[in-house]
Amino acid sequence: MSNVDKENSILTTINFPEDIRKLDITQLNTLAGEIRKKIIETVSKNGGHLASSLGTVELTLAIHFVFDTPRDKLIWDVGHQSYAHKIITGRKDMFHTLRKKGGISGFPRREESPYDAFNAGHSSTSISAATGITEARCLTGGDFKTIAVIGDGSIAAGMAFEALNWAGDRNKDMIIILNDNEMCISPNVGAMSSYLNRVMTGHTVTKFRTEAKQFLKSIPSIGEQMLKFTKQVEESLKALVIPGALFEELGFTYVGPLEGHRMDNLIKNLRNVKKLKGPVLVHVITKKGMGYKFAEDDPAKFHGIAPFKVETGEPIDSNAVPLSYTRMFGRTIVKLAHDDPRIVAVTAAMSEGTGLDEFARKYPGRFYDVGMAEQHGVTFAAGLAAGGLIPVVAIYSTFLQRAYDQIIHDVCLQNLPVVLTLDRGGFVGSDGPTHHGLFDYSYLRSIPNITVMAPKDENELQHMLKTAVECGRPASIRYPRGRGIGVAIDELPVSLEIGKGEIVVNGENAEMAIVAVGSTVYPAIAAAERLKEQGINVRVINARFIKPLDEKLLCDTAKSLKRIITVEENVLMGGFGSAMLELLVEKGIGDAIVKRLGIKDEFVEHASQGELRKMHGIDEEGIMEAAHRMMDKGEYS
Ligand SMILES: Cc1ncc(C[n+]2csc(CCOP(=O)(O)OP(=O)(O)O)c2C)c(N)n1
Repeated sequence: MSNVDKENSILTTINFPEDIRKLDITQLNTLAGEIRKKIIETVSKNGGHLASSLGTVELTLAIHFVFDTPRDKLIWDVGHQSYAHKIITGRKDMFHTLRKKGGISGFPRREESPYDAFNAGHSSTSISAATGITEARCLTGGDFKTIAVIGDGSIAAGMAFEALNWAGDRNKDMIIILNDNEMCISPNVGAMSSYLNRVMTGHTVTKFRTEAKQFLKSIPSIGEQMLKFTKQVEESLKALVIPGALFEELGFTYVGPLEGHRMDNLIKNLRNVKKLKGPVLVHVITKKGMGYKFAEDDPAKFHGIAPFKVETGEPIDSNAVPLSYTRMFGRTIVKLAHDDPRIVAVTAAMSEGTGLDEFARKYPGRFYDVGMAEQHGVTFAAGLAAGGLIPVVAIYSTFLQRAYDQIIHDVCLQNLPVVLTLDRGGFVGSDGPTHHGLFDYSYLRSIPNITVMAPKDENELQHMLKTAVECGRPASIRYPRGRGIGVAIDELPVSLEIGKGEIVVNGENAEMAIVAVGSTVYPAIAAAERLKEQGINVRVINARFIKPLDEKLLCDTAKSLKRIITVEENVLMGGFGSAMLELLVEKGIGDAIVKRLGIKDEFVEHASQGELRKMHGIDEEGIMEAAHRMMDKGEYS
């Protein structure tokens, strides 16, 4: 920003919401433009959720203008649209650190600011959280408003429906703002979305009707009679034409639809809403990506984006090789589906993110986007499997946590051939603790009937996918975010023997073994090569299967080498290393020394994947250090 710009800038004078409450509408609109510019500039460098945050700038300013935050509690759903909120709540000068190691989070964090009333990252929690805060207010005699802001994609998930059902019945003062941009990441799906669409269209009809009434009134006598008749018809159609009738029936006062980029309109309406009693639902129409042409034209691409060039909207790192795990998965499922018509695919609102977009184009009749509804998606897949199909359910590791009971109760208990593919397993990087996929080895391996796998590279991923669709029972494959290793890709996927690991470095006269799984296999190989140069011979095993374990290979190794390091990008508790320890104890191999490398019993903050792997000692260096400690000091004996 030049000095002249700085002098004229309103944003430079804004630090907290109290500053914006002094502005007039024109100044607020100018401020909205400046905030958009800052968001675009920062996200173009750091990556992040651009389109959703650009869509809520006016709404954010209007809420903070009208309500007395942080005394009034503002709860963002998912929280990916909260960048403007961060900028005007004391974090403007930190905003350049967005999603960087040690910097501010890309999601609301209570630890970060008193203006963040509730943490988020996963969707559809805001209404439940708001009802809880509201009940607490009533019990403790508090005097403040609760406002939840939720998107039209997120409101369609089970949790949000459960909360609406509850809140409407409790009848306490609370406000839900439905931010409707007709988009999830891709265009929204489901009957709720169609309903909201009809509400919007209905709004246009209502406007037209008012104008028509005025016209009829102006025609003497005939006009009056026609108006009476119109009124009767209208009564019978009320449920159809009153916008938001569904919410009214659930016990909410419905306000809207409001134009979400008209500051004056938003402020006027929110002021009225503030005075209303009981639960209120304010329906606001916004445009995803508003104010940045490339994001408006392709909001899905700019939903969550890596660093890009502001002038062209193109990614900065356009280097297409090596192939990402996501792409490899997408390609392979298309290949396998060509040969087996029973293969179908399920996504929970993330067809691009999971790599299923190509499948969706090729086999639209065999592709299901269930919306942001992981629980439904998994049980739906169990139903498909019970009906004779082989569903592949592609859900990020972190979001599959939502469907845990469904995996146990509907898939595994019935031993149905559902394939779960968990992208973003391990550290995801800048999205941080809400999004790291660090629990799945632990949460899956404890369930009977399921086979749990993790490939060492993108080539092995295709073989595991074939193994999974052919095994005839529940199976899961988890793989990391980002690019593969860059290995040669076999022409055809082949089935692997279930429960068989592989020795990837034999380590002649090995003195110890590193047993790695998934993303940690190549760092283990690299560590072994360097250890060899230093005179320490190490055998490296790619476990491939977290369950069932290759008992023979692992027990023989433990018996003969006696020193074992396990490495995994998962929490240690209940993970792969734990499985190894359990095995050795059960088989009475008590004299082997085992050191487990993985994530300790703590949540992990945001930073790049590389930084996090280093910090948690599961990169090449960390593995080498552990090996040295074991050899030199006999540590952990
Ligand atoms: C449980 C869960 N599933 C999936 C996601 C990934 N995700 C983040 S935002 C988003 C779309 C949200 O759509 P909407 O609520 O309409 O908000 P918008 O981005 O359109 O403003 C999705 C699928 C998530 N955060 N949580």
